[in-house]
Amino acid sequence: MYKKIVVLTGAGISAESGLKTFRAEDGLWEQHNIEDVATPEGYQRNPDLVRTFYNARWEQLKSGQVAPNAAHLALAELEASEGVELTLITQNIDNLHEKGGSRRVIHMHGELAKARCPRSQQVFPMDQPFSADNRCTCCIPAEPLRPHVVWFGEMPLQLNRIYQSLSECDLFISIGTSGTVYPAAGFVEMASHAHAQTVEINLEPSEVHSQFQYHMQGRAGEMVPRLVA
Ligand code: BJW
Repeated sequence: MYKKIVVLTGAGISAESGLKTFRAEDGLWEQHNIEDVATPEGYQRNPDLVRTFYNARWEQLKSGQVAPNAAHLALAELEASEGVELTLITQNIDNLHEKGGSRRVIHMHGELAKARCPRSQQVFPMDQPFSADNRCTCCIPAEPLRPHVVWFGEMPLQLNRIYQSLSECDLFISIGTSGTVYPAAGFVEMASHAHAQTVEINLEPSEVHSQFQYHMQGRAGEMVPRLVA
């Protein structure tokens, strides 16, 4: 029986809910240049393009047509299990874990439904599309808000909490992530150092697949409920 479990999720867990992953053939990076929409420099160069990119994803999430799938629901059940301390870390900026019933989610790459003041770093809920008119209420003069997401070259969120949980866990499960983006891709190594058992659930072997002890190849919606049952 495992007591301290860390789960890392990536875009693949939301694929069966209808959200695109990044690196698939029909994924988000097929239609967009990473440097243009996922770097601070890209945002400085062309904020309208970046806003359009996030607004399209925000509208899809708000449309009511996107619902948590069996993998999200199974992780919420795991969190509620007696005797289990679950740390759920997601790289996803969608809110499907919360919608599926998870109560404590670490969004290490930010959240689509929030905006941030670039001066004070204060975070604001975002219930309308991003535009140049969205301004903070924390600064004088009010600053234009930016998406509350983590782009390449920026520091992911809540890393101290994440590293602490990895150093103490006895089971580490990675679900639906390609293992191409750091520091998340390095979490399996940290969990291994803590002598945790490590499991990868993915449609295909990830870039860091050889570092895992166990592999469950297939759809998250099928594999995650099977693992946590
Ligand atoms: C299914 C499925 C189904 C499909 N069932 N599976 C050289 C070496 C090491 C690091 C670096 C380096 N050069 C630069 C760096 C650092 C850089 C980095 O990693 N670059 C790499 C490209 C090499 N990292 C950063 O800059 C990060 N910050 C940083 O490092 O700060 C400094 C620091 C120093 C010391 C300690 C700590 C930090 C920031 C990274 C920010 C990433 N941001 C994005 C955008 C977020 C906002 C948004 O959503 O738009 O995050 S990029 C994008 O990639 C997004 C994702 O969260 C992230 C990971 O993608 P993910 O989730 O893995 O998706 P995919 O599409 O790649 O994979 C999906 C997987 O699912 C596939 O494998 C499918 O097979 C599978 N799948 N359907 C199960 N049904």
